[in-house]
Amino acid sequence: MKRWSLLIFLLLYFRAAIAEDGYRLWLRYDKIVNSKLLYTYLNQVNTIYFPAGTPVLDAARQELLSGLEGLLDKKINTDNNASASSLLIFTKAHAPLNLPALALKYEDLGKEGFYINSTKRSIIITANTDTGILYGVFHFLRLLQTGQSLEHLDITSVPRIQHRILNHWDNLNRSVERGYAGISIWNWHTLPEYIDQRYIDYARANASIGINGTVLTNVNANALVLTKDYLLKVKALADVFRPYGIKVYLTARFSAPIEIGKLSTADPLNDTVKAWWNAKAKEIYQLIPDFGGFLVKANSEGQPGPQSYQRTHADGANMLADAVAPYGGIVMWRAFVYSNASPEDRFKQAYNEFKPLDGQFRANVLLQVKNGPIDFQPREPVSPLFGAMPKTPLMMEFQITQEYLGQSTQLVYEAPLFKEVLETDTYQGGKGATVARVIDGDLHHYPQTGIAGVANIGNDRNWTGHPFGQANWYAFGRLAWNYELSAAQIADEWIKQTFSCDTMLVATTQKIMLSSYEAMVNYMTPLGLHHIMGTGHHYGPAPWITNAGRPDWNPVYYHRADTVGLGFDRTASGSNALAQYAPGMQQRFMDVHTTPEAFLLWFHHVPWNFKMKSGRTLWEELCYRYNSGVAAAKVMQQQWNTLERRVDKERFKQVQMLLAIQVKEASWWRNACLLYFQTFSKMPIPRQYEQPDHTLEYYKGLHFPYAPGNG
Ligand code: BDP
Repeated sequence: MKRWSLLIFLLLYFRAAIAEDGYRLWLRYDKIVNSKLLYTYLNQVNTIYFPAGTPVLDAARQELLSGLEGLLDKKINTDNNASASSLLIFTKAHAPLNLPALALKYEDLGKEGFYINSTKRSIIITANTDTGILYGVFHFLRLLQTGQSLEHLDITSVPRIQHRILNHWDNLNRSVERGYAGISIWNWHTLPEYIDQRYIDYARANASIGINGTVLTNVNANALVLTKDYLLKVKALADVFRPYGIKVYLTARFSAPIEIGKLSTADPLNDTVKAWWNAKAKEIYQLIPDFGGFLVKANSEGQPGPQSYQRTHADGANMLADAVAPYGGIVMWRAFVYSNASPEDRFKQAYNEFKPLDGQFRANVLLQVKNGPIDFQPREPVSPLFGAMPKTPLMMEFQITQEYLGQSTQLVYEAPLFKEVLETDTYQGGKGATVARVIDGDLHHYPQTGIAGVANIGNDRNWTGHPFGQANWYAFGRLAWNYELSAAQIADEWIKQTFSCDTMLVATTQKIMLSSYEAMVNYMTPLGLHHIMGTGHHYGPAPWITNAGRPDWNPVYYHRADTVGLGFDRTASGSNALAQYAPGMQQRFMDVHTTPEAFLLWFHHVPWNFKMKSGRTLWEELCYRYNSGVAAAKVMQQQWNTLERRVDKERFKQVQMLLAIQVKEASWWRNACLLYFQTFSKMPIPRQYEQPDHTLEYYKGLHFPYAPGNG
């Protein structure tokens, strides 16, 4: 007997210690350990009525069964008799007879929404469409995974935004631009025959958070993906994703007619060029009838575009839009452009370029705008384009991959950043015109709405390199579906599904996550500093750089430190970028005394002795912020250490080691930046703070020739 109990103990011990490698993401479906909860669920979820028979419904049914079997640790029975079942899943068209009237209007659910209802007798998941059912099933599983009561459910859930898309910056050679999680998950070499299980799990994960589109290729595009051989590979992926409600999109290289079509021009107004794209679209749609369309980076950072032919962005976008329109496709045209030649403040360039084109785009074109005017910096004011183009659907481009946010060595939870942007009032046409209301079409009644996130996914076993990178993928999807969810709520869900429902673990991990964004802003770019990272790889601080390829690639262009002070004057006395905003927004940033300090140096050149709200001078405040950022990173580290017994060994250790790197990198940012800015302020770093452990020359001398993600 004793021996047996020892064996059982050992088995349990090793089970707990078995590596959790992170592959299963938030879809772990391990048996619920809370016995009371398990008992309730077991009573509530018995026999299931779930007529399937279409690829989407089959996928949903399969997910539900395997999810429930894992969570409840029992075999689940299905029954064709609705009245014998306690869990009923059906589309409107297949509602079983004799069902009590449901308090829902199917019209309200649209094409993707779902409704979940529970009474004493049964739980119902219903929708207009198969895809709605798929989303409803995932939501139901989430309720179980996060330990929620199934009593009196009355949930109507409909996405606010139509196109919820991941952008992969993946190259055909499998390198990933700004990818920090291994190489591309698309193995082009073995496609189309070889279907990696990862493609299916990728689709499941996306469907579980409502993502319904994926751009497979880098915006710095390669025309080859549009050739027959590659299109067959793309088709294979599209076939895998379709049952999960996900459409594929490709980046279109504007010069493709020349490169693979052997034409002498790519002029969008040339008839032969138009015919080439029309034929290309036809070819694609013959293979992939639900192909989503194209994403285009044109005339930006060396990419070809219509301006090479003295045509406008609208000319270029419309030509492609016409090619895909007969098949219901869309074109996502990126607003991330800034001219090589123009001496204009880079902040202003996208607006100057696109605002005059409002109203000139076809109905199936969306303009994809990065959240800020520069480039995914730790904290940016919102792009002045939001709200400024009532006749052109603007879609959001967020960056999930942490190019400027600690890459994959740092735990930075991005939901607070996404929320801050979406909730910003643009004041266009008056108060309450939030960015969210711009992009969901509420404000200007856009016919199409969209949101994109630059993916952080690679072929690393845990998908995202840093185990907490998964939370950013998850948060993007959840907010794309419903931007009203709070960052805390999303973290709570994610932690419970990814780790466990242990109260202490959830509370502590949530604290870590929610403090991480502000901590990072403070130790990298406090008070509105921006673009002061290393050149090329963008890893680490380098505010001293003056020799990058062009003026507006240099950190000194952005921080403008001198003996007087710090920051970029974008008011009327400077570049006047402020004038691009609506009056309410201008008001916010106009006066150096009332500008929110988080954005101060974005808009003002502020004297070193300027009195901040805290009573400290600008210089002292800078020292304070950098130090509080480092201190916060250390707190995150201590908090994580308290969780040793509550997290599986493998992920505990991984995160622990990464947090040590994060603290090191935070101190490095602080030391390097303060030493450098000190050469202008000529003021000491107050004694109460930890003093830099090296000289400025030391920090300037650091080089990272093989830092990841740089092509
Ligand atoms: C920048 C990246 C660069 C991308 C570019 C883009 O450094 O690699 O190609 O954005 O969005 O942030 O096109």
